[in-house]
Amino acid sequence: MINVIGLGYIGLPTALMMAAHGQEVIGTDLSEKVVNALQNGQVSLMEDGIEELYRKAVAGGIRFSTEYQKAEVYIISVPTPYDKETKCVDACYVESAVRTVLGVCPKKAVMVIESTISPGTIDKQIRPLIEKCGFVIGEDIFLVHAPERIIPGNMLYELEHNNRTIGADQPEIGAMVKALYASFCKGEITLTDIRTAEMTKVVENTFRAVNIAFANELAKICRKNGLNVYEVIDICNKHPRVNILQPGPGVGGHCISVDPWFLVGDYPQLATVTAAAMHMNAEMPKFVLKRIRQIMREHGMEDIGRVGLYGMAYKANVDDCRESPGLQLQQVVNDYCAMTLTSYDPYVSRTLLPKQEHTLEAFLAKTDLVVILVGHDEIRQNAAALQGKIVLDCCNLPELAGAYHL
Ligand code: SAJ
Repeated sequence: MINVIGLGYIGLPTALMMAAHGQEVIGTDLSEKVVNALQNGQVSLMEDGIEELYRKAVAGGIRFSTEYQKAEVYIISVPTPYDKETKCVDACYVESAVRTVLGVCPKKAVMVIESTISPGTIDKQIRPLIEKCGFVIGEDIFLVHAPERIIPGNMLYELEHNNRTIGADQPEIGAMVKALYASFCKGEITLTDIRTAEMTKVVENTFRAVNIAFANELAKICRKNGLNVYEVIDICNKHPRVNILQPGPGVGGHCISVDPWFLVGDYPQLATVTAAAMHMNAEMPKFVLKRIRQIMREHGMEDIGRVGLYGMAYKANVDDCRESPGLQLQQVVNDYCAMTLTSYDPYVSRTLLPKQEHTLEAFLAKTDLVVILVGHDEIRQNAAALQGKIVLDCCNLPELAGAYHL
């Protein structure tokens, strides 16, 4: 039996996928609200196919509980925030989950940590914790690190088709866990050691962050030059070995804007390119404010009061607002002129900001300059609604012809 600990963005799809592919699974989450909702058939995760996968998992016998269970395999997928000061991973939730598993697990249980943690965290924090609880790693309990790569917005497809990495102390344990994931994963599953698996996960997200930072730097250079950065990138990417990503209003989410900081926090003297990239990305909201002020001046409007921010989520067609460029920009505007701008996001029903509107019409009625921070399908399908508005499109949406850009 598999006990999946943490039923969030990663744990829930993983638990459902395993149960839908013949594994006996109990999903555990400390939140009674989360567990009750799942027991009543309410799945809050907005991912294509999640309802059907839930039904298959229920048919496969999945159960949900707030209690940790006695199980042969534990999959720990709890949050790993980072300490904004030290830029180091905060493994407190992982440590707490490990401690609780040790209180219920049978001998020879396998503990698979899926949560993203900085390289060396298992060696430096988890192993000593387990040994302090009187367990011998490799005899009483087996440790595995299996980071995930699924991308919000296409999670279920990627859960089934992405290649995966399994880090284990013992090859035979790695092989057993590989077979478990192979019950649903059609991608290549690479076995390695735990520390390498920790490093690969953080490096993958760091590579993406650095690439995005270069695109953002290019946007600033092209703006200075009066060049179209999107045309420059498009032509460069016709080179067989060049693949520059897209500039944007900033980098959000709980991964690309967080994980690279683990390397900077752990290797401040070495991760200098990473640190510079993360600062470049973090500065983009200030660059957007500069563009807003330039455009308002061009239209003889100094006051930015009638500026509206479209998009509070961290990227298109998701409802996750963690570290989002929209929230970062609102903070930058507040620091600059102690003003809250009108905002709206079709995916965000809860009120996050004082002047947040809940319909596109109400939002546009209060806005002269619309800043497109996220390319939700809604605005792409309703570009006509922007007629007569000044538009700063930070997403280079093809439907918004004639808009200003970064
Ligand atoms: N962004 C840009 N320009 C781009 C691409 C993205 O500005 O060209 C911005 C997005 O708008 C967003 C942020 O970057 O604000 C991150 O979005 P994303 O789609 O790049 O990535 P995430 O955070 O949704 O998912 C990433 C993925 N990692 C990689 O692609 C290497 C995913 O595979 C990971 O599983 C996930 O992080 C994670 O959980 O670690």
